[in-house]
Amino acid sequence: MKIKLSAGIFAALCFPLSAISYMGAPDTAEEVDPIDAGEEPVVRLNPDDPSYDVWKKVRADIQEGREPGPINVQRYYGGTPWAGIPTFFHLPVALTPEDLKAGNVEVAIFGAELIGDMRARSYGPQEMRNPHRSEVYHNWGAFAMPELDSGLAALQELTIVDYGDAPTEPMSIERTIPEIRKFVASVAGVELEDEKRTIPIIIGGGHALMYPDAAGLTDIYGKGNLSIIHFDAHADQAPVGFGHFVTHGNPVRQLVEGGFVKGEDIVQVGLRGPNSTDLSGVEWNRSNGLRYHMMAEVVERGWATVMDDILKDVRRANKPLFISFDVDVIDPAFIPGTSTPEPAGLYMREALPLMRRLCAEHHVVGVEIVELRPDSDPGYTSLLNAKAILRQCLNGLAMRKKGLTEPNYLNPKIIDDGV
Ligand SMILES: [Mn+2]
Repeated sequence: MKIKLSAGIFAALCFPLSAISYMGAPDTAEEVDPIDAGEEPVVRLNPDDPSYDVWKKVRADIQEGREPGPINVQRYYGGTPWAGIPTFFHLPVALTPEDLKAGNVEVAIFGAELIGDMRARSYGPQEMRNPHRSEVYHNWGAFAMPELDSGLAALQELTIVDYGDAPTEPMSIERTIPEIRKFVASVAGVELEDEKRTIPIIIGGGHALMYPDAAGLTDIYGKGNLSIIHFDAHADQAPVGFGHFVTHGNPVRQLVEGGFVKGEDIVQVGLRGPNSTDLSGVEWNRSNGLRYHMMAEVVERGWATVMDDILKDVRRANKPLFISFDVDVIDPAFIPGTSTPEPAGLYMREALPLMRRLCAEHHVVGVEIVELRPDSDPGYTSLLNAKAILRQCLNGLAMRKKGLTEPNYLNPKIIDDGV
């Protein structure tokens, strides 16, 4: 067996994307072809393996012996964070689209532990359910308090469930992507009262999710009829990915070039650092009409001004909105637990009001919070802040339901007016 690290792969690991095309001579025939005569040049899958499809095979008895609707798995009306069965914020569970429909469920939160795109499993979804290390967000029942800025207790204003996890094949991104897309569409396709639909909130998992998450939404809302606000340190439109069309470095390119979302309907926030993109990537952004607000602009013009422009950009698109939130947009001082941390990012006090305003002032139809990697953070801040982002999003959605959609609404009682 002849195995050699090809010059191409070595170059990709060691040099920025812009340098790859300049790297060295082509591989020799011996280096690129480790296949002996008579062997097949591909490694096949074995569909007869009994575990081949178990990760996506839904239990036959999932609805048996019970009426459709959310299932409250807690015994008591409320309690402390560290008691009870850990679902997202101790919320009831739903398992099927019939459950969502029967319960008129407005928000379905689910995990998607997509691995394989240069990223190991991280327990992001399970740790978001776990009150350990961030218990302040897990009070429930009588202990759950309203958010100060809206005056609303979002978990009580909205019907929200823990929808379990999307199916993910632990060794293949290619086998997983179509299943995620179908899963997202099956949630967003649930029609509720008042012509609304269930809002899927996907907890990742790597950012390769953005492609099937957004594509699944366009299956319901229409190709070209979705806008995206993309929070990220990185532009995620890399032209290469070791031959994979879907990685955590290129979902934006896949969505635009695949015709799912128009470039002019995408707004990027927080780009920075040498690994974000190069000038050819910036040119790609410009020629495809994307709006972007890099950290350099935030420093130059100030957050309040830039935030106004971001919200204007989203309003201009005026289409159902998908929020793609890569936690590495936040400064790694606050969220170190992520795959590709990049210094000098957004502060939480900048991200939270924008998240609240997007969800209150715009027609949000889906949200993803991705690249969370609690296992690479020995402290508690990554989970605390990721949960704060999610809670602020729910807060905004509750405000929208209550009609509190005027720009930058704040509960008047929290402003000191001298009385
Ligand atoms: Mn990303």
